[in-house]
Amino acid sequence: MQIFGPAADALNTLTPSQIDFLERTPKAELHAHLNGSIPLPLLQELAAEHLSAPGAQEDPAIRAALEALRAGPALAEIHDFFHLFPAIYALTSTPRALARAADAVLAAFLGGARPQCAYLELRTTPRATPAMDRAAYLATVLSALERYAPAQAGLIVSLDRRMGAEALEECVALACALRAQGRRVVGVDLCGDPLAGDMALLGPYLARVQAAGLGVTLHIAETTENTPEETLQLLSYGPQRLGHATFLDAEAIALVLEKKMCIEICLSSNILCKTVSSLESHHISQYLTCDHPVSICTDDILPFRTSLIGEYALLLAAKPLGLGLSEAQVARIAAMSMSHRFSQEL
Ligand code: 6MZ
Repeated sequence: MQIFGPAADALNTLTPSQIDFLERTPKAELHAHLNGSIPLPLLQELAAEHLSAPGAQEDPAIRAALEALRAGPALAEIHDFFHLFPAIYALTSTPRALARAADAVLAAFLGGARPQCAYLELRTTPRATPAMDRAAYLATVLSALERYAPAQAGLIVSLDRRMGAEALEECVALACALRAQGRRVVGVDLCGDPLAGDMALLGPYLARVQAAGLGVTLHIAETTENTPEETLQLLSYGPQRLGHATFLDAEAIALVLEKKMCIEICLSSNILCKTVSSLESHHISQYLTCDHPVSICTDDILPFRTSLIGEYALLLAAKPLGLGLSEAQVARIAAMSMSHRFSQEL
């Protein structure tokens, strides 16, 4: 998929030998959302099939979302981002379409002569549709993952912040049962609209997940509107990793440093969603200064038009298009991503 935006600009400044270095360095992609990572050509194909199915009606929302995705990110703020998903979901709502999407996402990260990464933890929210229940959703994605990359990929089950007790119960029970069966479920995530839901609900569910041996990663403090109380509550659940963690206050930072929680950093995503105003002011710098673990990730390669190599190019490229880090520093960051996989056996 063609990339453009900050990551492409950084990549364009690198020499062939620097690109070769980035491609050869073992890296783990630990924060990639399945429905945000579908290559555009496949999504266009799924849309054409969807709209030409017998009885299908022209759907302006799908057309508008596809056009927005084709044109590339133009988000006024992070809340605009979530409006893209209903149209994508309409196109991945059958087991067959979902399996094709999963295959294409796996190939985007792990396929080709020069794969983007050595290891992928792909995350997705189990969704019930008229054509499949949540168990069938997870079975479809897991089968694709186990078929495509038996030794290089694990699945993270995402809990959406909007989920109530019933949906949380179902997702957690499925994740734990699949883990007990030896399937490649490695962890649980919390994601979705950063202002939705009641985070007090989550505690007992995450405790069960942890008791089952699964890792926990939580999207946290993604916007200025997330309160310090909510952030502390999420940290009290003992996640090993945190998504974004953009607006942590001093108390939260102290806890994160003490517990050595790995921060999943998504540079292009943060810049394009305008939660961070520039690369130079990105919170990654404060963690690099104290050698705190971070993992460079893509978040959603479809709307953000990036790639994992592109995100690493943002580290290596000279300022102002990149952070101007040395190859030794970049190699150290890549090694951190490998050592913060939820499953080291894979
Ligand atoms: C929070 C995000 C996200 O799960 O259907 N998602 N949640 N912050 C983000 N960064 C800006 N990017 C994606 O993938 C799509 C879902 O992932 C979550 C949203 O809930 C979105 O609906 P799956 O495969």
